[in-house]
Amino acid sequence: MNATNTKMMISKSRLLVLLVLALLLTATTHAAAPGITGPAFNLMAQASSISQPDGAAVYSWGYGCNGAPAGFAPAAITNGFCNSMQVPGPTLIVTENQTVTVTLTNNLPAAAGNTSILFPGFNVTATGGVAGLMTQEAAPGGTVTYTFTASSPGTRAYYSGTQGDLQVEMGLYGAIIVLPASVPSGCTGALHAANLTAEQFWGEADFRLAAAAYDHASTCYDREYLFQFAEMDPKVHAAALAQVTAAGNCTAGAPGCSLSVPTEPYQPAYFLINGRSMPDDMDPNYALEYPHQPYNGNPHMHPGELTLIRVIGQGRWQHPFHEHGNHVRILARDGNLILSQTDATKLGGRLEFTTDTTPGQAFDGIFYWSGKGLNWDPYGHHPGSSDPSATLACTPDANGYNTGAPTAINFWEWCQDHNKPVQVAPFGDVASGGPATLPDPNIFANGPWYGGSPYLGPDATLRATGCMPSGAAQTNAPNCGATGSTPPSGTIANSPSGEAGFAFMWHSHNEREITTNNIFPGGMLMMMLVDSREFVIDESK
Ligand SMILES: [Cu+2]
Repeated sequence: MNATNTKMMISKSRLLVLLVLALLLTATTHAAAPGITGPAFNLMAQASSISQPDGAAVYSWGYGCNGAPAGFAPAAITNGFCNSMQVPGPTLIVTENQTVTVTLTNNLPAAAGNTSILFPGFNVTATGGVAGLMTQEAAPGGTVTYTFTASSPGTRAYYSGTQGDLQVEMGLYGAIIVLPASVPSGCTGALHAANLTAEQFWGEADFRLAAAAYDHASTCYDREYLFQFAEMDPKVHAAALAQVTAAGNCTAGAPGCSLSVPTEPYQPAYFLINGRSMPDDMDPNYALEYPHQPYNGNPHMHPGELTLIRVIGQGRWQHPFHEHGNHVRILARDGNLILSQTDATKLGGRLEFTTDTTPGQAFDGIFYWSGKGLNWDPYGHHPGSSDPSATLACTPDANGYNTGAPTAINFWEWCQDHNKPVQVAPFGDVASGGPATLPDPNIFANGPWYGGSPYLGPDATLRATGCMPSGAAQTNAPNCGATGSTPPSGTIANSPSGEAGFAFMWHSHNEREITTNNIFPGGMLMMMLVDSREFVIDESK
């Protein structure tokens, strides 16, 4: 069995079993890649506490905004804020070839000593401050300015270049996103244009920062998310707090006004995506209960949308991250676009089952979900129905997908499974010829995001309830005498008129890391939701 089949099998079982996790969720929240715009940024490093789902408030250090930023992006998110301390630090969004200026004020406790920022991948000129091991540093109360040209597009990390074992652990890290200077012509091509048409038809906003990740037509995308992975050992944070408290209002440079916090042995208890642990990472961006952790991790997408994931390993451990539902095509690492060695018009990055979040490394990847390989019609179409949306056409394009009618609910349906029921016979009877057998509907796990159904979308969930009507065109659908194949409408937790997507777990494959302080589930885990087209994905919520 090849990896794709294996993965699809795992995905199906996870789809059903791990949806129990969705029971923990109470709200429909979506993600994006929000940040602040420049190209001049006024940041500070400051201490505060970040909140974890076990109730802990962990003393941390983070970068934040020193005054109001020039702006927030994407424009479709209007409730952005940037406090004086946050983890991760503000996502800096700039455009290729801009001159970027970052002024850093050191507002950490005096005993913490100097601090700084490194911008790996850029040719940085540092002015002011005091000399440090790796760059110019800001002394307690002091400032330093870093200037560089955003010489090439991509996603990169920034982090403290001072006593990194302690300062990065304490939370002094963030992301910088450089958008390409121009939009490659391919981004206005037929399929991306069709996606925009679909978005507009259903009243959806465009939450992208740009139309492409790089100056290359193969990097055009329809939706995007940024995930920063890190782990945290609360013992280190507690020791730092104890020493800072003991030092009191000491004078920088005076005897005893310093910290000596051991960072080994290292026993992290929190495994963070954008500074939050599951389930907090699935609350909205800029949720007011996380004043110092504004960014979430909660991807939603429609079938067929090319979804750009920007990922950075910010901690000191490597985290194998599994994006269920499909593989991830690696576009670039650390802002370096990977092209085919024989044909520079094509991508050359690997297709990865599990992506690695290597400490200090960033990658950009493309993910999409199409339903291909499910072996049933996820929209619940059945010919002979009196409901017009149950009898939609599926006209395969050259790749087998229904892409000719962007305003149709089943835009991007995999036509080979069109009209195919989940199974011919009632539940549990494999031998009678069902193409796929799902658990009894009474024990189906479900939650606020999930329709409780093998069919996609509120409309399909309603239509698929109970047995299917018999008709001449129904060659492979169950007779009306057969048991219904989905839970009766209204008996599931989720209102069929709300979000009723397919939920896939995206999580660390080091399962120790999907805990919060040793409790499962938690940590590096989020749910990716596939929603059919008529559901409006609003990443501002
Ligand atoms: Cu997995």
